[in-house]
Amino acid sequence: MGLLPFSEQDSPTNSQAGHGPRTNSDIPVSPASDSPTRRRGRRSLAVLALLGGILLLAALGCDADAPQSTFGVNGPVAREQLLLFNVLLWTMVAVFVLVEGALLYAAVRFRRKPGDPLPPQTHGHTPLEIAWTIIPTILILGLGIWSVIVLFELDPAYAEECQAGADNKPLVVEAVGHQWWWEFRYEDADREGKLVTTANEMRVPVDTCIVMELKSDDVIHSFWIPKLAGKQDVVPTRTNTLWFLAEDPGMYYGQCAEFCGTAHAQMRFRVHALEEDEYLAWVAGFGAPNQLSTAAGRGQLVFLGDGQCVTCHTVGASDAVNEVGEGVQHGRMQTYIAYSTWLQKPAAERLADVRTGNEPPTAFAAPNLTDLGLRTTIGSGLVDLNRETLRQWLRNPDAIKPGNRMSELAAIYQTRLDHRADLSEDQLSDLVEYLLEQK
Ligand code: HEC
Ligand SMILES: [Cu+2]
Repeated sequence: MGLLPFSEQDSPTNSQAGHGPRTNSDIPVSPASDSPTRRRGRRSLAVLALLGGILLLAALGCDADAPQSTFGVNGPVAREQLLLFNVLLWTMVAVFVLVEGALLYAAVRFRRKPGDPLPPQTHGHTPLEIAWTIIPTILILGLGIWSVIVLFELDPAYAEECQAGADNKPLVVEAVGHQWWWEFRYEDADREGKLVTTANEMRVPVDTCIVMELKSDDVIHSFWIPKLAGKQDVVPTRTNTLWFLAEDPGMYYGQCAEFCGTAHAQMRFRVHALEEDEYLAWVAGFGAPNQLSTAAGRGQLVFLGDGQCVTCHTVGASDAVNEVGEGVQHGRMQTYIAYSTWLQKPAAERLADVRTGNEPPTAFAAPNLTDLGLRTTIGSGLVDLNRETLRQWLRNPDAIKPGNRMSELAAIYQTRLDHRADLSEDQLSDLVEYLLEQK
């Protein structure tokens, strides 16, 4: 109401019409301290403050140095996507300012004053009609086609092309989303056939096209490294792909970008872009036998024995391959999928299976810990890795990452009421030493 250009009294469509003539007693009497003008003033102040706040928040999001800012791009894929974003944004800003400006100008300049006669009525203006049909069509077609082209450029075929100048092929890394951590599997990490399986922190050489093959063993996740490439859904039973190239060495943050359950927000990961020789040194050292200290030696026994860690985790090997050419890690995942499918059968059928000994074996996918000592975080990027956090994690993972599957499934966390590990403090210390010596 407050925005109507004429006051209520001389409005021809006064809403009071039909209610009979207004009498003085109908008009609400407001105390002088809270006149409508003041109230309106306060309201516009509040609106202004709100708008200012939103703008400020939006502007903060544009800080290119923020860890997950899509404005601080690196490499051709992210750069192309940022360019597309900027052109789309500024074209739309220009259209908005032009259209909204013309509208405001017309509304103010030609607004009806009391006593004005009806202005001349125009019906259609052919050149104008043609102009405002053709210009948006061209804009939308152009931006639309370009968007689709950028979309197609995410296809790994473009990675082959981008790598064509260099003498090596793109590096293929399989990322498997698990509730709630990431597994990274390199079928050919050193281009001589070495298999490497790690978790939550992937290492890649700079200036090399990395093709990601994205899979999930449970629900839909989304793979996203904001500074290197746009996101891509990770869908069970199918393989999606994307590729990226990191130009500058350094650490890039990644994150699951599709709500996938309790600990979704804690499903982060890191990409370490290394110089080629550093990367190859990591691959060469992966799973190489190392001399354990005495404490670590004791820790190894806990790992294999009382801790039962080995029922889920692999250490010291990327992924031993069985007779049919599948890795242990991979096999566990298949078993896990089979088991969770079985759990969905009606209870009576499951009971029958159990009675006849036909229930599937249980097995759970878990992070490969072979290079844990080289990583910077645990809990899928949740906390920095050091003696203290690792010990806390082993004592009670749930205290760090509520909902995680290690607390939920590992036998040692099921025997005490407080869900702490059924291990002594000494055993925990030895385990910590053992794990930190995995480099
Ligand atoms: C039932 C399977 C299972 C058992 C048994 C198990 N874990 Fe885990 N572990 C997991 C899963 C699943 C995760 C990933 C949790 C997450 O981040 O959500 C994990 C995570 C970890 C991590 C953090 C890895 C990372 O990169 O973030 C460490 C370290 C670890 N486990 C050590 C152990 C040790 C030591 C034992 C034995 C005392 C053990 N686990 C027993 C399933 C298991
Ligand atoms: Cu997820």
